[in-house]
Amino acid sequence: MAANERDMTFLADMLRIRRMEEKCAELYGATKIRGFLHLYIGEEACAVGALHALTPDDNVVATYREHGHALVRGVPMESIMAEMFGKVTGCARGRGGSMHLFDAATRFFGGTAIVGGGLPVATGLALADEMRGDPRVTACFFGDGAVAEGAFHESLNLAALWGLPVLFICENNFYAMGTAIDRAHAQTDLTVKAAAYGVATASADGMDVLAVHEATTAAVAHVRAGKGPLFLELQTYRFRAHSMFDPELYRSKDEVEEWKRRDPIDIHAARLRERGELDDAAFAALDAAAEAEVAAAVDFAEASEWEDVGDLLLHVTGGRP
Ligand SMILES: Cc1ncc(C[n+]2csc(CCOP(=O)(O)OP(=O)(O)O)c2C)c(N)n1
Ligand SMILES: [Mg+2]
Repeated sequence: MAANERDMTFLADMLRIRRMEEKCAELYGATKIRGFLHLYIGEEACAVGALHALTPDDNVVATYREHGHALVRGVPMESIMAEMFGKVTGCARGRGGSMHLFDAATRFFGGTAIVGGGLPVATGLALADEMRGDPRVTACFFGDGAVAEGAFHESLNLAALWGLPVLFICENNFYAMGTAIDRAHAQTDLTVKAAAYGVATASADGMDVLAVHEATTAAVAHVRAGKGPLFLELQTYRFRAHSMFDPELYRSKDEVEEWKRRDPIDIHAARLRERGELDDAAFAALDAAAEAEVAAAVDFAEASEWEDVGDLLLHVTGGRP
């Protein structure tokens, strides 16, 4: 793909995530989406830049803030939206909801609600590939908060010890719920912790989709070449609250405004305008396409059925076959 075509795709994908999640926030207020909902708004460059550096045969594991990752990975927006509504046409039959998007067809292995819970899953997937001789990379996304969990340390240690093909991608947004990173980590340079296990490390500006893409491309090459796991830190920021129940008393409005000046969509769009590859009409067309995709996804979710009550024990241990 030519660089300009690729860069337009990056912009389109960031807009698709942004518009989808803005609609999710609205639908949450209307109680169409219930339970927990964690928005990724502000962090879109991470998923877009990183996932475009993988092949469709690679594995992806993410967190509960994973709507954007699922979408860029290729899970249809209709299936994501139906899952959020709890409808049977959702990617997890409506049983997972926002935090448990899952789609084996695109090798998107969740969506997990447990902080750090994806790291052992990713390490296990990579071990399976290694034992079978499958030349895949497993990309595992998680937050700065997960680095304080035992699962992080156990996973990095084993992945390094066994030389497993895992790319650990830490989306460092400097907060774990309401706890700022320097209130929870004695060592706030998270790459130092990964390096302690003998894992190669890199960092990139998570607000710049091209910087993310470049760093991830190099990281994937390292892992695919059999050089073992790599820890990639992407420094980013969430513009919205942690979840829908968060009064945000732990950070100042000024700080949030400061980061919003580095909106990943604006940064990338400005770059394309400077290069003469984007004008108002082209931007409006991309935005309109994203809005139309969202509207169709919501219509699909609304029109879909709930799972039949008689089927509720399907796939449950001890339930009907
Ligand atoms: C094992 C575990 N402990 C605590 C929680 C509650 N919890 C949910 S999200 C979260 C913060 C995680 O922060 P981070 O990993 O930085 O991800 P972010 O939300 O910033 O994307 C916590 C503590 C949980 N879900 N799982
Ligand atoms: Mg965080």
